[in-house]
Amino acid sequence: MRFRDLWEEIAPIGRTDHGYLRYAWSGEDMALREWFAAQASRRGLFLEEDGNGNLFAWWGPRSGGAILTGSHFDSVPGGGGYDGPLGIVSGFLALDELRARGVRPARPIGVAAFVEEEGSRFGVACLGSRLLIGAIDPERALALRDRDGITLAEAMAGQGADPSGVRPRPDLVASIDAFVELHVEQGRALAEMGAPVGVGTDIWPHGRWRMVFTGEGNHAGTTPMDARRDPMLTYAYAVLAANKQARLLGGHATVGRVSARPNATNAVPAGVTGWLDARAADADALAGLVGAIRAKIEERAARDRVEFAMTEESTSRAVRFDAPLVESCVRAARRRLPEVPRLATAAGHDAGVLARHVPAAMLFVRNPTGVSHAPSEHATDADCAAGVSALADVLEELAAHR
Ligand code: HGY
Ligand code: MN
Ligand code: MN
Repeated sequence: MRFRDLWEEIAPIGRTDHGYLRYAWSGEDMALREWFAAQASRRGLFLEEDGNGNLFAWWGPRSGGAILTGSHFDSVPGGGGYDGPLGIVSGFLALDELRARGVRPARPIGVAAFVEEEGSRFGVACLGSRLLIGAIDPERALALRDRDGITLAEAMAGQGADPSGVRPRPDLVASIDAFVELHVEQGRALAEMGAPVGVGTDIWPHGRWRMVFTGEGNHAGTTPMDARRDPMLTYAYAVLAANKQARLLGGHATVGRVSARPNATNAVPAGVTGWLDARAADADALAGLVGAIRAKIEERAARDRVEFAMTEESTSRAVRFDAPLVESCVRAARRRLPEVPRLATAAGHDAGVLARHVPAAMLFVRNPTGVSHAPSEHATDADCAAGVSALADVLEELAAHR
């Protein structure tokens, strides 16, 4: 089956006029889950759901020593179509390619779909893979609320899933010997190097912090400027401070999400909530960046007589992927490709979470513009097909022997 044919089966799901909207446990997600189950059935694969909402399609009974690939279906609001789904579609096509080659793997091979990787609905990145490995308390996760106040437990139950099934699955994790996630590159390194496929070596540490600014709601027209305690002012300063500190300290800082209360045109806001996404090349640099941003905002909040609270919502440690596995991926992919660059990324992935318990690595597929988390995110069909073949070569090599 050609990449484009399988891709078109899911491309319309969650597509809007302004990019993709595929929230975990939404109607779109359920349609994608049904598609996933149909792919497993079409190929005679054993379908497993781990109780956390993560799906697995196994070629061969899941026993010890399995090789897993896959990624996530969910998107950021207004996101691109490739971030996540490319790894799942490529996983199924890679299995098809192995079967077409007549490969009979010595190990079980699985394709996974992890739930809520973006954390766009419930706020914690890689929620599904963290639940799988026991990196987040199930009760805390089930109580997480989306922007409408719906908890994860309610969202699951609303789609007929049983929240009481949410728990760590050490048995499942123990049966996996390696996880290789294929993902569209979120940057232009491969485009600049002229390579269709690369291998991931590291993920920058990163996290997201909720910033709450509390002032005094009042009339926009009758409140004198020097009598205001305006949280929007402090928030505006926070956005500039984050950007400036990132430039000065060499990290990445973004404030892309904000809400104001009461969000009225003719009222000085009572409160503003913003979210900081901060990333840096190592843990010390990240701590330094977040600390510097926090200090600048606290100083300004005092001047504005605005209360300020900044709380961590989700942090992801620095990841160094398994070096021998990285080299196996490079070696296998070079069977067909002249050059297979190694590259680090500042984007988080489920592979980064599983890497704490399982040898993990990533394959990246060239993204001509480098744009991601936006509607114009793209990869050419030719590069996606090259990614499928490279993934098939990697899986064939990893599953060749027990
Ligand atoms: O936000 C990230 O780094 C990833 O795309 N979830
Ligand atoms: Mn993403
Ligand atoms: Mn992703």
